[in-house]
Amino acid sequence: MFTRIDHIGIACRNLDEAIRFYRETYGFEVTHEEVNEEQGVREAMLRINGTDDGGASYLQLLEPIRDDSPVAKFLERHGEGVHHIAFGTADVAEAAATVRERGVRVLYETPRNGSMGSLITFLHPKDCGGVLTELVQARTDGAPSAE
Ligand code: CMX
Ligand code: CO
Repeated sequence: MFTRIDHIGIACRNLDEAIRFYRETYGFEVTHEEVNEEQGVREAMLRINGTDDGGASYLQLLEPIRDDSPVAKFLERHGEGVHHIAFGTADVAEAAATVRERGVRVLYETPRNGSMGSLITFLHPKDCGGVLTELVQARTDGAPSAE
């Protein structure tokens, strides 16, 4: 069902400072930056390695753009740090349906738009041992977006 770690999402208060830390400390470079209004974040993807399903694994640095967004709420309660993990799959709707059948709450009825044209959904952290878990179907040419 899942074929890679797609990314690890890290909540930060200042995206530019976080990018600088990862660049100056580890030499990681930003592959992609975008604002996702629906998710309430400004984000940077740092590609770490390719994966044997033809995809890749990233760090996703997340700065909130609204006080009522999930990342803003997380920063207020927990401070900066790891916010979620994300598994890659060839079919996010199918993977979500399978996980839902196994008793885990899936947060979206239908997948939404994620980084770099991907389709995403989330699993409730309370059903996953305290780990907010995202499912990601990476964009391939011609892939439909959720809108
Ligand atoms: N990891 C683990 N636990 C988390 C969590 C996280 N990231 N965020 C919240 N929780 C826990 C809280 O600690 C809290 O637990 P307690 O009641 O035991 O204290 C509980 O969940 C409820 O917390 P809350 O602050 O009231 O948060 P909400 O219920 O309002 O929202 C959630 C939680 C998961 C539904 C919400 O964060 C959500 O919809 N997340 C999915 C979307 C998202 O995170 N988008 C940003 C990333 C975008 C991207 O990756 O592209
Ligand atoms: Co993510």
